[in-house]
Amino acid sequence: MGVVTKLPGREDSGKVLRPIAELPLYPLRLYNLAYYNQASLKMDNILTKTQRQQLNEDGFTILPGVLSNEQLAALKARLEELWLEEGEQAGHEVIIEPGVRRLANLINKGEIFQPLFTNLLLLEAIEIVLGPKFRLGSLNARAIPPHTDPKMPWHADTDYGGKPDKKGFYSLTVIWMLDDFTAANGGTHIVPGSHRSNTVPKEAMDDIYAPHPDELIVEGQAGDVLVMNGHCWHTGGANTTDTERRALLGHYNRADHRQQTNQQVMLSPQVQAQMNPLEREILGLNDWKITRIINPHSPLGRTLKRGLDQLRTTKQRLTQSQRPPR
Ligand SMILES: O=C(O)CCC(=O)C(=O)O
Repeated sequence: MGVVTKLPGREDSGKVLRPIAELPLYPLRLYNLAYYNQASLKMDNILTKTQRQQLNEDGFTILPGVLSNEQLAALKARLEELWLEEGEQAGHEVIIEPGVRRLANLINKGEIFQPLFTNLLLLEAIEIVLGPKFRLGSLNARAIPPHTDPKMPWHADTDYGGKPDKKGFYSLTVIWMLDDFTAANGGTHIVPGSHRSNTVPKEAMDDIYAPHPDELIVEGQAGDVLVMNGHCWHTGGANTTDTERRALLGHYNRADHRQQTNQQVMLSPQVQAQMNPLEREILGLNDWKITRIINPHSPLGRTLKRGLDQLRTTKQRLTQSQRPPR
């Protein structure tokens, strides 16, 4: 089970968070699962009360032992192959981070990555934060080499200014630990509860590179998964050990927000053809393409979307009225 470490001696830096009124939290509806009749959910596929509470109150939780040793070995082997193939370009689809090994667009780069993003326990956790309709925007890898401090700033994984909108939270990050995470090797730093602050580090902190007085470091074993509200303030730590700290990073967004990378464009037709209905839904492969290109929150995007929704409703009504009576 993952543990969380409180950093000592950080009492005098950063600013105190200003919590706002509770944001809407979604009831557990397991929409995606029920919709596709996927799951005969067993008790061990259900999050514990503590995990649900942690997600809502602290903004993150850990799912222990999600990946088997065989999966871990195979995933790490595939990442090494890709790092060799892609060389200095590795990560270019999203970000090339100096001093750190990155890869991006992994759903397109091996069937081995496919089962990860529809893990039932994970979907349940995501639905608690994002509600029933969400998308995987990207699956990437990040490895902090030994004795490296990437000096990542405090941030939230959100676009459009970073704050929750009228419907609440729209971003969620998943970190699959491929090596043990420790305070010494760069376990993720998080400010618990910061997803409810309605502000982002660059606005609220004097120095987004300085330690935060309330920060925790997430520790866990290889195979554990950190699920974090994307509005939660976090940063990557420094690796002071002799071995690399590798992880997969998944960015999920509420379906009415843009994906980090457009999966309809980034996934080859062959890869798209392999996806089952649940995977297609979560990758947004059935979505209206224009909303992926035009900002759906712009006046033009909203008008186009309204028009398309009306067309869709009319088409549904026509199809229903043409069905033969039973
Ligand atoms: O690698 C980590 O622990 C955190 C990475 C992160 O925050 C990011 O890539 O935005």
